[in-house]
Amino acid sequence: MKKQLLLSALACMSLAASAQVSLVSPRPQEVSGEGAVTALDGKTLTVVQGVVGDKAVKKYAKLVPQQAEGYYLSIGADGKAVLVGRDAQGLFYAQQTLRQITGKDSVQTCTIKDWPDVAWRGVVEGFYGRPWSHEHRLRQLDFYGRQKMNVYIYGPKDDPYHRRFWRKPYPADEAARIKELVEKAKENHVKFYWAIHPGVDIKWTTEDRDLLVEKLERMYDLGVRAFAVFFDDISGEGAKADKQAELLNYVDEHFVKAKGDVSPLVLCPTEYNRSWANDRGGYLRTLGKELNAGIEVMWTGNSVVHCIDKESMEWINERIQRKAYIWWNFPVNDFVRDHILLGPAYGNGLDIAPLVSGFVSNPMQYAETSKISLYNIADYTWNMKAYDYESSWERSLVDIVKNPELTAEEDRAAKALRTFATYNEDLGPNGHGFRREESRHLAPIARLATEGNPEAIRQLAAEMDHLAAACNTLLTTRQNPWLTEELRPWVIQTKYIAEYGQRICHMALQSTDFEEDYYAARDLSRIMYDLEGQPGMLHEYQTGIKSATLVLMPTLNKLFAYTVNEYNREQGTHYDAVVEYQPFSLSSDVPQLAQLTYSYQGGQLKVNPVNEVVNWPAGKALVIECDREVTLGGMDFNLGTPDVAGNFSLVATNAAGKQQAISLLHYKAGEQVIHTGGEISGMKCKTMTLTNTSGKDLTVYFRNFRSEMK
Ligand code: LOG
Repeated sequence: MKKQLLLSALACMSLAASAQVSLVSPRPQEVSGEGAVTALDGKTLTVVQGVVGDKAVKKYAKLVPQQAEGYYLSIGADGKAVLVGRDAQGLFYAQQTLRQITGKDSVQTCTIKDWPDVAWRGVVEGFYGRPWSHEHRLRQLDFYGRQKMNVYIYGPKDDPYHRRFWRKPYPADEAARIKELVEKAKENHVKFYWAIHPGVDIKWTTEDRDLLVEKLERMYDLGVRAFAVFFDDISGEGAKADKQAELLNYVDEHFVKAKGDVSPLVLCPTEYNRSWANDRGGYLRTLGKELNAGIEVMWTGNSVVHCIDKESMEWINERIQRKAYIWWNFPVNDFVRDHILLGPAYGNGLDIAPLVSGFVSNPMQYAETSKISLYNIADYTWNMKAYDYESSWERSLVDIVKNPELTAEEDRAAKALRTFATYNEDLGPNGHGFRREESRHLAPIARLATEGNPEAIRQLAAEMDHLAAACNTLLTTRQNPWLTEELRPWVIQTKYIAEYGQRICHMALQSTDFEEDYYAARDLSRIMYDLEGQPGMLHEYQTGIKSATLVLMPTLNKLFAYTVNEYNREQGTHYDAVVEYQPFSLSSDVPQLAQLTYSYQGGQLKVNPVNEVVNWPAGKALVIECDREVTLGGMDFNLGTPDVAGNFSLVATNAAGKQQAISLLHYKAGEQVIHTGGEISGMKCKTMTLTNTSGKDLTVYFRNFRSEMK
């Protein structure tokens, strides 16, 4: 397999003008003999390449790392590059590295020996919400190839043929697209796993078992050669370990092994994290004992959303008698849909490589934006010990805006993205208790500014100018239109926040026209609030657009209150200093519902979803309380369980304490959505209480919840 390639051919694939070894991502395991970056002066680079066993590269065979997917790469001062893979995958990765160290017309001499720490590295498209588009998936697969990730597990919860209609084959057009994805994955040396999610209504019968295998056969016909079976977020019959193991073993023996060209099966169990593992019930140990060797078992860590460490890996591995395959729930935002997550991927142990069989990330429904974190995770899983999340994050921001046709803008767009990203890192309060740092650069000035320190306020003002300019750049840049489109609602929101900050700092620094700044700030906060409810900005179940929630917004609101109070004191005026208005409070004695967040727009209250199974004990309630009496309109919510309305009561209490029952109905039998009866319309209410009155502990979901209340 000897090939002579011209550098010009590589150069057009090359993205950076000044590529060099120190910028290669993921970081190679061993680099030596780095020379200076030298100009090629129009000369061409000769490339000799092959895999171990090829005659053309025989003399280098001993230099190639033993590990699967490993490679040896050397670039000599004589303009000769040697690329040898342990296998075809390794050679492909050597080519990716060469692309990164070969600039437009420069090259750096070096020798690299490289291999991955984790065998399966990549992505599980496993979130709730709008599945990725076909075009996005094609782009993702190219990206995985470039970043040396080798697995993509297809399992979007809201693809009906993955979950709800798992027994049915895909319609022809969708089938054709999956076929195309399989081919794209192959080009990029990515294993395309197709996942089926039968647990919602599977019967442990021969008929259902055969239907499942039949569906896999159809997917095999489309070229799929790797399969996963998911049993997450279900309860009841489908959740039995022995039955799940029996099914998986059957598929393993009669389908996977019978075909001979299918990758090891992957199972996502029902007890997929430690906080749900009922050791006495023995679910995990049953899987460990019963499942055929070679079947992989997924795991999200100590809870649904959690970083992974060595101790927790030892805990699970001992139970399932194999190395767990990590499903990391980051940067997924389907439980905090008002936030978009652009911060670095940090917090996982750098010593867990020997304990995991795979490590995949569950991303956001915003595919392009997710590449920031995915880039980090590619780095982390390839070479853990060398993983430095801060530098990986810096590189990821540049990588995502790279556009070879528009290099002049590249730097400005990357800087703007970086500025914007530092305000969109944390998830806000959420039921999983998973939080991230945000705006660390503001920490030194935030507290001083809210105490009225003029120097700190001047710095904050400069930062607001900087942020507003960054938002404008992001709204106009042509660097990466895919990214811009996803970020747009948040960028617009953040731009208003920056303007709000500019006005507040202006006021705090003794502006000439206090009143103008005061009202401008109030108007802006009103605009930000309204923006969240604008049609077109949000999709159906989205609960809002929030940015800068951890540090900047609280800082600005505090500074506003401080400044207005000071002014009132000095001038004897009575300007209202309150800006944040949260008219509702949600509370519950059901632990999983205790931390729900909401948005209130245009008279509609929407509550953020809970994706997993909710254990709602008998007699326990969700209480929504308003700070005033509101007039009710219709209401609908989805507890993810058919015909469940009769198990709940809904009571509205008005300001005088009078209680009125509201009927709960389904449109038709078998329906999950619950809606209220006509009597609700116009009813006055201060508190609404939804109680499990069935007398039994119920397992339900909390998929979405909206209520008209004005
Ligand atoms: C789901 C997943 C969802 C994620 C975050 C697993 C194994 N399953 O709570 O589809 O995207 O958490 O909300 C899950 O994580 N359920």
